[in-house]
Amino acid sequence: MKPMDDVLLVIDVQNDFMPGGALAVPHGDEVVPAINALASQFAHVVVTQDWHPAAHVSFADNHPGRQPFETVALPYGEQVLWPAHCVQNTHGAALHADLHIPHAQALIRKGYQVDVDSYSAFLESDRKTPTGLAGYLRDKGVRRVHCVGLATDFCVAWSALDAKAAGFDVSVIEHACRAIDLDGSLAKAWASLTAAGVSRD
Ligand code: VGL
Ligand code: ZN
Repeated sequence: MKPMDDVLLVIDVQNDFMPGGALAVPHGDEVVPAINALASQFAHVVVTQDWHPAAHVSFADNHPGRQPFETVALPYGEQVLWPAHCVQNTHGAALHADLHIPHAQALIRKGYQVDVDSYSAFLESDRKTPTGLAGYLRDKGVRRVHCVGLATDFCVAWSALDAKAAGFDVSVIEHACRAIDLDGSLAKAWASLTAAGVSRD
């Protein structure tokens, strides 16, 4: 069993990111057994949930004339437009039913503000609003953050980079992640992670 200063951060293992879901990640369901096995080795587990209002700024439907996977300029920078996904209190936003982590200790919801996205579990996409996760982990004496889940090139990568910037030792456990890979985003994500000193496990 890993000590309490290691945390497993389980990112966005939600129905809408599974095959057949609103924003399906190819082979996204394969992370579930991998994460269950890892979680049994961690005393400390934190789970995240992408959690958008129906009118969310990241949904293509809320930008007349725009299509999913286009980008738009928002006040805080470029935003990819996604199919509507992980709407608060829907089945799509629920965690995968087979995810089995009864000992998970905290659940961080993100992207709940109508006009700001949040790929990262630490900082919203305006790059200044904290979710509170860094403070929680520091209060708990965490030193090492191990990231798993969906999607490698968006929420996992942004969370890992922000964890590193917040002063934690960080690893991404590759076999327990799957990617969207939009226009080379997966290769770019790994390059940024490696350059930042995040270990690829
Ligand atoms: C995610 C795109 C939009 C993710 C969330 O969990 O990686 N990607 N919202
Ligand atoms: Zn989202």
